[in-house]
Amino acid sequence: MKGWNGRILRVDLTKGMAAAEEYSKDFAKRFVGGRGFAVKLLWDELAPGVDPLSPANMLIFATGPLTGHVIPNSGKMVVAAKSPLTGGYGDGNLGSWASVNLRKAGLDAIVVTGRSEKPVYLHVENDEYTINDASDLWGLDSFQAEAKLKEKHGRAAGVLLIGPSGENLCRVSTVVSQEGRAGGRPGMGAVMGSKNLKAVVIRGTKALSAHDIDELNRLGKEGFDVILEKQNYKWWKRQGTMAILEWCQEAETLPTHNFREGVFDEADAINGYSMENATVKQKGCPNCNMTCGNVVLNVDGAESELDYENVAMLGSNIGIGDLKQIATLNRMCDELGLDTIGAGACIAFAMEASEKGLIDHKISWSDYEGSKTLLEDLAYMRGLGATLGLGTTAAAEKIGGGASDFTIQVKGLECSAYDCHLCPGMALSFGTSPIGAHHKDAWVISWEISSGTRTEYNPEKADKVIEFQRIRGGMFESLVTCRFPWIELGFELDHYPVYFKAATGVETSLDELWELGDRIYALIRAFWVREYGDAWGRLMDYPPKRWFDEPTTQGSLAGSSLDREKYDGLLQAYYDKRGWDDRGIPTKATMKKLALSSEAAELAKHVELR
Ligand code: PTT
Ligand code: SF4
Repeated sequence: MKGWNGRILRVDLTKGMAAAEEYSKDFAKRFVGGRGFAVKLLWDELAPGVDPLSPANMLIFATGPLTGHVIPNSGKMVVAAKSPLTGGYGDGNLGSWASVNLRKAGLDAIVVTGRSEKPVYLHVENDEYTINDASDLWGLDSFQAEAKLKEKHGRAAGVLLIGPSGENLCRVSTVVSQEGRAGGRPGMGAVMGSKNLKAVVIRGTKALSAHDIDELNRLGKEGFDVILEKQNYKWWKRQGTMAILEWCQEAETLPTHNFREGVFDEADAINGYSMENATVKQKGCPNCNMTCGNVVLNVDGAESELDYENVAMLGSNIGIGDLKQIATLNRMCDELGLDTIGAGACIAFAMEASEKGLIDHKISWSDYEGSKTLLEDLAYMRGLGATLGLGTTAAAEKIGGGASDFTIQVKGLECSAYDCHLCPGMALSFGTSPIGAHHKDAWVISWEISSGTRTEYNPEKADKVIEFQRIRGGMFESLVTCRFPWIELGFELDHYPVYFKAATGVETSLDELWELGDRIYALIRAFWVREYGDAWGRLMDYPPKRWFDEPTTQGSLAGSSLDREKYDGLLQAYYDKRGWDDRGIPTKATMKKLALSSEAAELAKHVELR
């Protein structure tokens, strides 16, 4: 099995055991890596109905056959588990030296189960696996803890860890790395905390195996050169993802005041141009010459790595128009291990609940000091933070008084930063994303707006969502590499089957990679349906109520809202194209076509398959 290491490290924290085990060729062939591995492992081994914060849940770190090789942007990994925020499949993708080290330690994935009695960290040093005491790290923020671990294990080690928010089981916690990389929005940090696992430290020094390593290295070098030549490269290096902010303001999709509006009066002060003037350095993931982490100084003069999502959710969406203040909130999230999107959504929700008199806690729009306090409270699950830290959906249920009407989420995961009052295609993308409302799988909004069809609900939008889900959610999440070379610079997709062949020796085509994406999507959907049983229904694939019922009031598009009936038609078109029935469940025939017959038989035990 050249290209794959063929080994998964199994860690049982209850028993204090860690051992590598081999996996089959069939597993590699059918599920390739990353998200494909994660969902198959969760499907096969996690009993339905398990409490996501119980020892039985599986925390999975998974790379793919391209991860770690010296080819464009290959320093990524998937972190996955059953989500404590949504109750369904959850994952995220982060860049870290841990990805490269994991592969060089001769592993492709780590699966952690159980719960240690006291705080520990896992240390992987090539073929040696130890579970070490982490009492002195517990309670430290992620920057402090990572520094201590690197002091002990060397700067070359890769570290994945949680901050206090993961320790306190706050559901909007991620896994973090390298002071600014974060992954696993659907509460993967809380799953790690529930296991009393503060960190995973990985050092691998072996040579990576490949079918033809010389050819792969040659192709990789060529690929890095192609990237440097791309027309958009210089612009990308100036603003990275922050250029989206000025574009969103222009297109009136910049989430403002808890997604009531799509325009923000102070957008100019927090956009990519303002950031350019303030940037002090750039950082990024391993094996990347696009380094998109733009670092600015916050109110206290400390470094903070900005991305569009962070700035929109901790800026316009809560009414803050000061880049330094946003940088402070952003750095706090990184230190505490909070997801910036989820945390921004929780603050916005609290501001609106306070405005409506539904909670005693006083916090108004653009309240910077109040936002800082609330972030701390979220991470430590105290005061209002103890309620908000369950996620806005559960918090709204507790608060009552119609608070559910202004949760901006799908399936319990808070929406990333695109207001869709007038973007039905992007709303469908949020609705059908496999982890809840995340833009990562199908960022169709720029296509939808530039094609001049934003008022339309035509079935081509369902095609576009599926096309992007195959590429982004299937191929990139399984190979596993960063998708930015393709989506941001137009680095050609044809490179990937060629890399795959050189890495594994397996001939594949883009069409076959799309089929892989469809298989992964069907199995993730099966996972959700098995968990939800009779409670599952097509309403689970609906975007937030606000976008239907409360039109925008500002900007040139004031009065915009989604149409429920037309959205439902678009959703049906999506189901038809995917071969899913009108409940959004893959049919028997679809499962068979995707080589998922045994999985279909298991699903049929829980729900009628048509
Ligand atoms: C991702 C989500 C995003 S999406 C952002 S900004 W983005 C937020 N970043 C956070 C952060 O930072 N700190 C923090 N405490 N919380 C954060 N939450 C938010 O998390 C990220 C880049 C980005 S920046 C994006 S789009 C791309 N995502 C990729 C992906 O999903 N797959 C893939 N194959 N390649 C990708 N490349 C890009 O990676 P989640 P990172 Mg992230 C400060 O994890 O859970 O998917 O949520 O990993 O290493 O930070 O790189 O405008
Ligand atoms: Fe990481 Fe950004 Fe490079 Fe992608 S483009 S690999 S997210 S630094």
